[in-house]
Amino acid sequence: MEGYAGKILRVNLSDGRVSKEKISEEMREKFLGGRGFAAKILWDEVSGVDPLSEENKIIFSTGPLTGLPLPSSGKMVIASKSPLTGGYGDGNIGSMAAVHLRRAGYDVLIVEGRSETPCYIAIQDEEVKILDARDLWGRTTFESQDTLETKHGKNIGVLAIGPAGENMVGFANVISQRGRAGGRPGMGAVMGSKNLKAVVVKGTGKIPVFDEERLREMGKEGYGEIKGKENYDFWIRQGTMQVFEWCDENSCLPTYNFREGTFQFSKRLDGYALEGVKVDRKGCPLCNMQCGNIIKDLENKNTELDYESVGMLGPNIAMDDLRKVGVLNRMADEYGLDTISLGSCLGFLMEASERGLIDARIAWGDLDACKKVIEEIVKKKGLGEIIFGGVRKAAERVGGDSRDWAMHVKGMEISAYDCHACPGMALSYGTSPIGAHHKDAWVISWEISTDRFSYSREKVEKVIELQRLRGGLFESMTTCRLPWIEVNFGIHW
Ligand code: PTT
Ligand code: SF4
Repeated sequence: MEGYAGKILRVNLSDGRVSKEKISEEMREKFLGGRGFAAKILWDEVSGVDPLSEENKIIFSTGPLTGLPLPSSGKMVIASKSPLTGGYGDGNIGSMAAVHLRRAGYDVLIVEGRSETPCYIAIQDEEVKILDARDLWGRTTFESQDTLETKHGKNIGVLAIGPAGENMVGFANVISQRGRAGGRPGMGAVMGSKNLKAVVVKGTGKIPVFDEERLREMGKEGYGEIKGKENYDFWIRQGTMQVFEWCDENSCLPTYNFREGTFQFSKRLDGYALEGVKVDRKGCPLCNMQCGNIIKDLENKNTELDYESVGMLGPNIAMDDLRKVGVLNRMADEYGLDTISLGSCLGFLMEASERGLIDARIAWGDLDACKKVIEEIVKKKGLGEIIFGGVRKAAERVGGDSRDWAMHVKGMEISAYDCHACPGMALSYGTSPIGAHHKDAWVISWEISTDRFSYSREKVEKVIELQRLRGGLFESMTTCRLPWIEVNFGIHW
């Protein structure tokens, strides 16, 4: 079957073995790629293991369109047994590593075992090496990207963890290209547990396709159509931040640890406020509707702000200035911490402090206190010792009634949509395969525009339909789903 590079690359860090396997026809037909491949491999090969043990495996999995000259095709899935939830976990990340992996001849990379000392995997086409990363250990994801580019050249793909992943913080993720982030359910911690600092990929081959000329034509048409969409210009201005104002107006903006749904200072944080401080835009490879909003934070550093990150590091902790949100966002990217869980953890600590359940004082909207807590989370010291495993575990330690306002499902912190008055969205969080992530069924916009408060069968069916499209189709193809709802494309099948 064309469209696939055709091989799985397997690297065992315990004994240094590298092997290459063919992907069977059956696997491609039944599981497509991305999440489909990853779930199948984990199902077959990993059971009953501690997520941070040598026996767990981490899968870097692309889809059949990854790396082709088509819109939205620069993404991949990173999956493993999650240290945050104890179940299946994955994240979707836009990265040149996805494109290069396919050009190097692989659809999937499986990493197993554990290296005795810090290492990174360097793949260049057929050549695969496990290299020393002792000089990178302790470095931020930005520094690691810089160092690896100096060593291997700029034309590479890098997936790196920061100190949070090294120290196995429950919500450590993986960062690429100084701002693309993926793997909310602790995929960075799994890499850290394997002493794997980074994966570097360079591929120079061609991805086999059935009709290359037609593919190029289709790609050209697709890019053109995106640019012609009515919402394109607005999307380019605000990206995912276009939803902020809507959330505030509809009372689903996470505010004061999800106690409220609107924020009195929302105008200082919304998409229009963002336009006032935006200095650049970046995003995933092969995309012509790049949505990464770059601003200068309060410390004059560049940082990329997307809606979820602003929602959780803004109103959820009562931070009322985008440039302050930027400081926390930048720290999360450098250390490799998921911004959604981080915002929820900070909100949890603020509420615990207010209720007198912890000795430390951490006030709503206190930037310096948040910076200190982030340092502590990464080192698992002070308040970090309580919160590094996420809010579910923190509530067990803090006690009182904190379980009632520890905002998670299955141990994963809730994304930036308050669902107190949106039962369909609550159902979608509750039934997502990885915990409370909006990606599998973002039913909330449909719900609010139809029959918001009902508990109808139609709503349940809508959640299931979305789970199949978003969690099933998009995550297995690994293509970006944002052209669909956000820029208004239909799905025809
Ligand atoms: C995703 C989650 C999101 S979803 C955001 S903002 W969003 C947060 N971004 C973070 C960040 O940045 N830095 C950081 N340290 N942590 C972060 N954690 C949060 O991670 C992202 C875009 C976005 S921006 C969204 S909605 C869409 N998500 C897609 C998806 O899930 N699947 C898919 N097929 N297409 C998607 N397109 C969009 O991608 P996780 P990215 Mg991400 C700085 O991975 O674990 O699912 O968490 O990938 O390349 O950064 O693109 O308003
Ligand atoms: Fe990446 Fe944004 Fe483009 Fe999607 S729209 S591919 S998330 S840059």
